[in-house]
Amino acid sequence: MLKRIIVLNLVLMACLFLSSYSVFAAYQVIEVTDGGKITGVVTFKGKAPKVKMLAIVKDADYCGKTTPDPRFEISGNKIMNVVVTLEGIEKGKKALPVEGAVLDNLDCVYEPHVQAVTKGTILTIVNSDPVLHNTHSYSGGTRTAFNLALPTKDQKIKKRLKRPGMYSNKCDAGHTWMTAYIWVSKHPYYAVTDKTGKFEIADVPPGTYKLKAWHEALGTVEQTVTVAPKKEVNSSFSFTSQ
Ligand SMILES: [Cu+2]
Repeated sequence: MLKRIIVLNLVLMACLFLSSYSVFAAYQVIEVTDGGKITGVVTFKGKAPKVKMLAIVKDADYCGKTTPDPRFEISGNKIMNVVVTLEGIEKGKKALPVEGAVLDNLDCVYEPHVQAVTKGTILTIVNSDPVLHNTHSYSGGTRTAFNLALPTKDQKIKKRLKRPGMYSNKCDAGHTWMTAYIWVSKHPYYAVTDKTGKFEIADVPPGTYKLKAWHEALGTVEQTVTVAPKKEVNSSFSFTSQ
C-alpha cells in the first residue's frame, strides 16, 4: 500500500514538473514595444562540400538529364536554406499566417526548396510544368499531411498547414530528386538563410533564449542568445561539413 502511494506521488510530481516545463506551455501574445533584433550568418567550418549533380531518371526529355543537389546551395562558405528558430519562446508578437506561401513544381524541382511559415498559413501547391507531379508531404516524420496529384500545368491546390513542425515533401511521380522542406512555427520568431547565409529575426522581447539552426543534411546547432531592448545582437552559426 505504502509503495503504491509513493509511486502515485512520484507520478504526480512528474506530471507537475512536465506541465510547468516550457515545451508544454502555450505561446502567449504580448505587445512588443522594446524588441531587439537577432542577425547572423551561417557558414561552414572548414571546406564546403562540392555540389553534386543528381540524375534525372524520369521525364528527362522535359526535366533534363541532371539537376544540382538542392541540399547544398552554397556561395563561398555561406549556407543557404538553414532554418533558424527561437526554441521554446513563450511570449511575443502575434504569429500571423504568412500570405502568399507557395510550393511550386517548377522545371522539375521544388521552389523554394526550404521555407518557414507560421501555423495556420495557407500553402498553394502549384504545378508550373507540363508533366505530372505528385506532392507527398509528411509531417512529424512519417505521417502523411497531404498527398496531391498535379497532372495539369498551372494547376493549384491550397492546403492549410495546421500542425507545427517540419513538413518534408517528396514527388511520388517517380521524381526521386525532388525534395522540399517547410517548417511550420507556433510563434513568429524564425528565419531561413538566404543565398548569402544571412538571417534576421526582429521584434524579439528582451531576454535570453535558445537559438537553433537546422539544416537538412548537417543537423542542428544550438546556442544561447541574449537580446537587449531595441538593440541588434549578432548570433552567427557554423556547421562542420560532413
Ligand atoms: Cu515531380
